[in-house]
Amino acid sequence: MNRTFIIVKPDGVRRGLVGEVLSRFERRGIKIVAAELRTIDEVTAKAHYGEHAEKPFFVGLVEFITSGPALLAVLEGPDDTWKVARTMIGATNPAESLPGTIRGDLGLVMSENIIHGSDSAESAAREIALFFPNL
Ligand code: D4T
Repeated sequence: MNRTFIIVKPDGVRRGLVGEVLSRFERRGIKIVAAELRTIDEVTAKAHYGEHAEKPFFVGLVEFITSGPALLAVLEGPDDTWKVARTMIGATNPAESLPGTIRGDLGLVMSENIIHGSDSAESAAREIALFFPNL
C-alpha cells in the first residue's frame, strides 16, 4: 500500500467542507489512516512550504495556513496514491481546475484553494514525517 498526505486548509474547515472532501477520497476507495484537526504552528508551516520561501506570496501563505484549524490526514491506497489524490484535487490555479475536481467544484481563488496534497512520493514521505512523526 502507498500513502500520501493532505491538508483541508483553514478555508475548507471554515466553510464546513471537511466531510465533503474526505468523503470524496473514501468513495474512491482511498483509506484514511490518520487524521487530526490542528492549527498548524508557524515553524511547521514554514518547514512545509520551505520551497516557496523566496516567493512573494510566502508570507501570506504562511499567515493563511496558520489562521485556524486545518484537517491533516494521511491517506492510503494502491501505487501512486499521491498522484490519484492530486488528480482529484485539481490544478492550483482555479482558472485551470476542472469541474469534477475538489478545487474545480468548490474553489475559486488560488490563495484559498481548500486543500493541499503531496506532489510526489518523496514529498508525501517528508510531509507525513513532519506532521505525524509517530506514524
Ligand atoms: P499546495 O502545496 O497548497 O497543495 O498547492 P499546490 O502544490 O497545488 O501548489 P504550489 O505548491 O505551487 O503552491 C502552494 C500554495 O501557495 C498558494 N499560491 C501559489 C499562491 O497563493 N499564489 C501563487 O502564485 C502560487 C503559485 C497556493 C498554494
